[in-house]
Formats: sequence, C-alpha cells, structure tokens
Amino acid sequence: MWWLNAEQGDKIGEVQWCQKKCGNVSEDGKRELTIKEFKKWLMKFDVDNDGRISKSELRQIIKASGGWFSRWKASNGIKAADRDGNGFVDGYEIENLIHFAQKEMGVRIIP
Ligand SMILES: [Ca+2]
Ligand SMILES: [Ca+2]
Repeated sequence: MWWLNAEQGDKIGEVQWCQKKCGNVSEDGKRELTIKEFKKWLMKFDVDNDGRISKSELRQIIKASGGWFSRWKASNGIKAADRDGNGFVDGYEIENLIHFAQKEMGVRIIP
C-alpha cells in the first residue's frame, strides 16, 4: 500500500500524517488524498527543483513510497504521463500521473 490514511478517529490530518509518515512505508488502509496533497508530495521528490519529474526522480518516488507504485516501472510511469515525450513529467502532465495512479493503483484522488 502506498498511502495510508490516519486511523479512524485520529486527529492527525492527512497532510500532517503524510509529512510524518511518507516514505516510511506500508500498512493497510485506503488510499485517499487530495490532488494538492498528491502534487505536494510528488514535488518533494523534485530534487533538482525544476518543477518536473524526471525518470530518476520518479524512481525515487517509487522507492520512497515503499512500493505503492510497485506495479509501475519508472519508465512506464513516465511513458504514461509524458504526453509530449520530452522524458519528463512536467506541469499539466502531473495530472496524467494522477489519472494513472487512480486507474492503475486504485488510488482515490479527491479534489
Ligand atoms: Ca526535477
Ligand atoms: Ca513532458
């Protein structure tokens, strides 16, 4: 599981929870987060700060997530999202990652 909700009744909001736990991997639970949270989380992996996700950055995302993208290969993820074929997931293409995550991973992204 790539994403964990705070436990029922837990007062910790998803964002805070994520900041504490993201990258710390696995558990059960429903995967639900907002687009904003998803993007924010993704952008933590934008190590060169160019505002786009390269293949190697996506690889780090997969790694840090502890396998929530385990069905993804970094190259497949890029391929699915990189519509203009420049080898990066940039700008609006991040939306494609969201769609891909929802479709392939059963993730629920809420507005
Ligand atoms: Ca980058
Ligand atoms: Ca692109």
